[in-house]
Amino acid sequence: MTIYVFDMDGTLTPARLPMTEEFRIKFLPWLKAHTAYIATGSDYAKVGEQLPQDVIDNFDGIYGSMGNTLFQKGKLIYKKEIDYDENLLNDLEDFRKSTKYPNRLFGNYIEKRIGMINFSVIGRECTYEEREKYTEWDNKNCERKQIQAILSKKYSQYDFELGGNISIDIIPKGCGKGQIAHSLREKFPNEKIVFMGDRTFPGGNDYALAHELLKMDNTQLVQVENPDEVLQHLLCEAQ
Ligand code: M1P
Repeated sequence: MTIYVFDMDGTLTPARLPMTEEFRIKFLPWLKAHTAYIATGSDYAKVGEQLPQDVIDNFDGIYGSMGNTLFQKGKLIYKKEIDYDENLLNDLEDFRKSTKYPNRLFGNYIEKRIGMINFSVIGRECTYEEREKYTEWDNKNCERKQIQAILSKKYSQYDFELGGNISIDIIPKGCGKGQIAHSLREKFPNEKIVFMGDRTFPGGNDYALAHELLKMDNTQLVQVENPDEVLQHLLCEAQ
């Protein structure tokens, strides 16, 4: 048996958008016939916003918040909570106040998730259009990279990852996606594990999981650029 593991944003769905119906129609029959897990930085509520219920129901497990939660068939199997560091939270408030981003800011800029914090200067409540505007501005002005560098120096006990396009994932060391590799190997000591993600390279938010898996025997990494490539890979493999 092979165990498949998928990142969500940029892999099963476009970033922060629902799975397309075209994708669902082709993916669901494949999913029903295989053992598969999700490994995402997003929390379970966002998985529910982005994936249709029949797709969620047919996954064997959903690791959320970087593997700090595991849901199976809608049931919470475990969660690993953290204490949120007040000094760090104050620094995040300061970065939000002092940003040079010239456009409108939105709410939910410090999102406390189980086991991690997601910080977004523009705020997670921005529209898709505003998200694109900030992404373009940040690509030119490197605000997130600068914040990442400052905070990494000051708080060595955390990893600061630029997982998506508008935010920074802040994770206590050892509580990142890499832990999912160990959880799966414990459940499946001998099976082949195949992981598909769109950011498996150093600096990407799939890297820790890819890196831990590749240290193990009988694992395979598939770097994809988008959901279409996932389908191509799975359907070609099935032929
Ligand atoms: O799954 C990738 C990332 O997706 C979102 O990032 P952003 O909103 O910055 O594009 C976040 O959910 C982030 O935590 C996650 O790593």
